[in-house]
Amino acid sequence: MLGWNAHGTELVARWVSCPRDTNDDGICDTGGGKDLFAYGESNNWMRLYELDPCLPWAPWCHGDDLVETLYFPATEVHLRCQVGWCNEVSRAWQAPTSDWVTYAEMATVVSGVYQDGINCEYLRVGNREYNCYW
Ligand SMILES: [Ca+2]
Repeated sequence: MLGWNAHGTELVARWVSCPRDTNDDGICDTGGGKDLFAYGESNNWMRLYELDPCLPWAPWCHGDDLVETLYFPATEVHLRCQVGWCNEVSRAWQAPTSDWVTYAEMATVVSGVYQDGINCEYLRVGNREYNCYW
């Protein structure tokens, strides 16, 4: 199929420090997404199959055949994060590094949202700097 398709979405979690207000204005200015600068993946590949529907009158059919595996270079995306979220950033389309019969390119798009944890709730008890908005 020719065109743009999303084949592979990954949900990742990264530990960050708790949001904190360092200048006493009530707004968090460090921690959360501000701890993150880049995201990378080094093992990028895509396996392509020929789709062969097996019909009941064709018992010799053994299903989808592997055409090839395409390997892509490592990717690194520089993030643009605030305390509470990371704006969507992307890296340009990349061609496979391996020889190919078929052809596909890959791109990396990253965005994120800070999710608060119980450890940060504990820090807020009695610590004014952790009671801030983001
Ligand atoms: Ca602040």
